[in-house]
Formats: sequence, C-alpha cells, structure tokens
Amino acid sequence: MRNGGQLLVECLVALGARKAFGVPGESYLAVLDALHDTHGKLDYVLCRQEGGASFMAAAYGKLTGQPGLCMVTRGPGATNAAIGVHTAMQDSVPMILFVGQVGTDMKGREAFQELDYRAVFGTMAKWAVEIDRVERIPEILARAWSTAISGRPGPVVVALPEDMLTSMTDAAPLRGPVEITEPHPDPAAMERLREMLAGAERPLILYGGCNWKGPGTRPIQRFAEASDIPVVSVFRYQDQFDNHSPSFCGEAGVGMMPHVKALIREADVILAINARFGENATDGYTLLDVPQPRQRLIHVHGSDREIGKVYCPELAIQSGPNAFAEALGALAPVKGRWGAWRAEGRAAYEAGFDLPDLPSPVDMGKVCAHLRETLPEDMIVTNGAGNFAIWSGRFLKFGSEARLLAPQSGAMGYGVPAAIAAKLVHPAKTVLCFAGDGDFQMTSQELASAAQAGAQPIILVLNNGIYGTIRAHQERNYPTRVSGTEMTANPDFAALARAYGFHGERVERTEDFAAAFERALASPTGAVLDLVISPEALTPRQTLSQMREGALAAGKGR
Ligand SMILES: Cc1ncc(C[n+]2csc(CCOP(=O)(O)OP(=O)(O)O)c2C)c(N)n1
Ligand SMILES: [Mg+2]
Repeated sequence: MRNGGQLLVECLVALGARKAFGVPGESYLAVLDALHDTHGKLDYVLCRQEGGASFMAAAYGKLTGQPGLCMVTRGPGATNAAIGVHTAMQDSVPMILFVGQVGTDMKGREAFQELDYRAVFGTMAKWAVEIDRVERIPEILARAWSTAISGRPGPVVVALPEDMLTSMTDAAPLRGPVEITEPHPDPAAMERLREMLAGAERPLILYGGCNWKGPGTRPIQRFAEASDIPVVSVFRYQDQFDNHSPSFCGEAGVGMMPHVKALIREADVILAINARFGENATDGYTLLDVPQPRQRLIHVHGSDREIGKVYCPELAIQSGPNAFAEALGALAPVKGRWGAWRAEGRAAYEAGFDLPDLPSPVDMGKVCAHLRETLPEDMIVTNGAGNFAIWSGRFLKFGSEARLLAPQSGAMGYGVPAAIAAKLVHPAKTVLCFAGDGDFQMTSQELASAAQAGAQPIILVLNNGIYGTIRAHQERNYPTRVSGTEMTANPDFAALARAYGFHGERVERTEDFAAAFERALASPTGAVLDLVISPEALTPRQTLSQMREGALAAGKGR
C-alpha cells in the first residue's frame, strides 16, 4: 500500500523523469514528501515563481524531447504557471504541469484557490485532466506522458485533488518508460514527392518543429545540397539545420528578411517538414494564400491535426520528422535550373550579416560578430521576447550541434529560465541567454534558483531603458506620443546579479565587450553582463528617430 503522492512519483520515475521544476504548495505536500525518498532519481528544482518554473519545464522539453515536468499549487500557482503551458503549446513541446486541487469532497463550491482546470487549460494545453480515483494515477500518467510526446508534442495539465494524493491504494506503479516510434512515410508518397520536386521551377524546403533527434535534419541537408534546393526555417527553429550549409537561406520569422519572403513567394513547390503554419512563418498568412496556396504544397507532419489545418496541401505525408528525413535522404537528388535562385537566397542571407556602425555605446552588430567567432559549436542560446531577440535570432550562426531555445509564443521572460534549464541538462556547455531589460525583469528572480541549483548561465542584458518593441510600434503608429514604454527606474543589473551570487559587470563600450565576455566564460558562477544600448539602435538598420520621422512623413500622429 502507498499513498497517491508516492504512486505518482514512482510512476514518474518509472517513466524516466529525472527533473521536475516547481514552487511548493500545501496542496501537494504528499508529492513533495514522496520526492524526499527518490534519492536523487527525480530531482526537484526549486524555483522562485511558477512562471519561471513552467518556462524551465517548457525549455527542458524543447531541449530533451522528454516531457518537462512542472509542479505547482492550486489557483495562484496554476495561473502563474499558465505562461509556460501556452509557450509549450505554441512551441509544440512536451510538458506536464501538475497542479494541486481542492479535495473531491468540496469541489465545485469555489473552495479556497479552486479552479476548474479542464475549463481553464482546456483550450491552452494539448490535454487537461483531473485525477478522480487514486488507483487511476498510473493510467492517467501513462496517457499524459504519451500525449505529451506523441504526434505534435505539447503540454498536458494534470490536476491533483488533495485527497487523491493522501488516499492509500494497492494499485501497482508503472513499470517502465513509454517508447513511441515515429510514423514512417509511405514509399509511394516519397516517389510522388520526388516527382513534384523534380518537376518544379523553384522548389523550397521549409522546416520547423521541436521533436528532431540529434541533428535530425542532416539527411535533409544532404538531399538539399545535392539537389541545390534552398532551405528556410520557420520562426525560431533556425538551430535545427546547419546554418553553414550553402542551402540554408534564413528564418521565416518576425521581421522576416525580404529575400526570405521572396523565396517563399516565388517558390512553386514547397516541401514543409514538421512545420506548423503560424502567423510569423507566413508573414500574417500573406505569403501563402489560405486555404489553397498558389505554391504546390507538400506538408509532412507527425500529427493528423496539423495537416490541412490552415493550408490544403496537394500532397500530405503523415510522418515523424526524423523518419521522414531519413527517407528523403535516401532519395536520388533532383536536378533543375533553380541553382542560381538558391545561390541568390544564400548570398542575401550572408549579406545580412554586414552591418553599418550602430549608434550605440555597445554596438550589438560588432558584439555578435565577435560571438560568431568565439562561441563553441555546441553552444546553447536562449532568449525571450523583445527587439533584442533579433541579435540571437539573426546574427549568430547555428551549426548542427548548436541549439536555440526561443519561444514561438513571443513570451517575455523565457530566456533566463530556459538558460537555467539548459545549464542543468548540459552543465559543461556554454549556455548564453540574450535578454532585454524588460524581458530580464520578468523572471530575474530565478537567478536565485540558478544559484541554488548550481546551474548558472551567462546572461547578456541588452539594456536600452525601453520596452523597445512596443516603443517601435508606438513611433510607427503614434509618433512622438510616448506612453507606457519607458523604464526610467531600472535596477543596477550588475549589482543585482552579484547579489544573487553571479559575476556581474556593466559594459559601456563595444571595445570592452570581448574582455568582459572572457571573464564571463571563466566565471564558475555564471555571469550577467549589463550592456549599455542606445534606444536609437533598436533595429540593425533603422533608428527609432527614423521610424518616428517616417510615420510623421506618412501623416500619422497629429
Ligand atoms: C509576457 C509578455 N508581456 C508583454 C509582451 C509584449 N511585449 C513584446 S516585446 C515587449 C518589450 C520588450 O522589451 P525589452 O525586453 O526591454 O526588449 P527591447 O524590445 O527593448 O529590446 C513587450 C512589452 C510580451 N510579448 N510578453
Ligand atoms: Mg528594452
């Protein structure tokens, strides 16, 4: 006999769980108690705010392909944690959020901190469930785990009524992990795909999604290079293909480069692999017509729920990304006259790295040029949301060993917890977080969690004193009318970092960056570098004043 809390933890250990990120609550004491006895098999990473914990779990899922686990208390904990659930959903990332719930004897009365989780998370998560019989814990956990990792991976929310955790049961725990193999593509469909590509004038490969195993796109790279086909990543998945490959032409994301838009618009056959057609990847659904694009579309996805969701493909192949990549790599290359078109796309991608001097004490163009030279091949880069994310997204090059953890949901505050989770998984790797001053302050309290767990990354705070992205929109639409976008009372970020036990430094000139970064790399306690950035240098090629002047000239404002 064991209680529900013990049963739950034993099942998680059997499934292969190694880490859970959480903030404690009296609602799930029995789980915390059971964790006491796992002897390090399932490590509880104590966080300071549930938003940080759920971001860590989402990032863990993205990095490892295993469900990132998060444990939080009832209503207040669950609502704080919601941001990570939403982010995991938009990122197609496996995650399980465990939330405390009031006892079954008082449910439905709006008892203390009560929430109806099925209703609250029903449209946000892949699945939301509440345990209502203690002996069903193994069944629910097996399904939660399988749901999180299969098809299009996503977050599952499991609510734990208090009496389900304290009741005794003789139900047997799960015995082992779930192994789910990917659906393989139909060989006849692969032939048809090859014919469509061979008959194209300008074929394009678009890819995305999170469940690649290792450098899973390598066979795609072989095929693309042998066939001279350009490859474009959807929003924030540029790390999953070797950026040094002559086939790689950039990212279809926010602020899409003109040549990437042109590639998608001009292509006549698009092979979309493991990609979800989001707003950012399609430039607001304008590059491809909804529902039937002019481009002949081949959509490959592991989930039947994604195929035909936005676009009606001419050929759909339900396959896991890795299985499909292998099958594509085994095809004979196709030959056509699109080589010059690919080369133009690649040249435009390369030319994108050449930047003018930026009007800023610290010039991020030069900082990124230095980072491209010095960062190791197996770096892990993270960021949240803000204009600063242009630098990690577009001005680094991701080789086949590198990873980028960046939220498709555009959630501010993701970068710091993601970097902590990455450092926990890969303590020996260089983990570098790009944060804005606004973005950093959403989750900076997790520096304490990092110090406690001994997982201290390097964090660059691009400090411009404004909520830059919103200020840019403001100047373009309401020029000169600054409202709610200035942070006039930021803390001393370097001092704050030191207070948390990190190495902290303020960098005031571009030429001081290299030495400061050396010290950051050498620091055994991670580092926060507070980079002084002018608000004028909000984008690589347009200043804030130019945005404002452009809007005034266009007759916006008064
Ligand atoms: C959680 C969350 N809140 C608000 C927003 C809206 N938002 C997007 S970018 C941004 C400003 C980011 O400012 P900062 O981190 O300083 O970066 P900067 O744009 O100045 O480089 C805001 C408020 C968001 N995306 N996520
Ligand atoms: Mg800012």
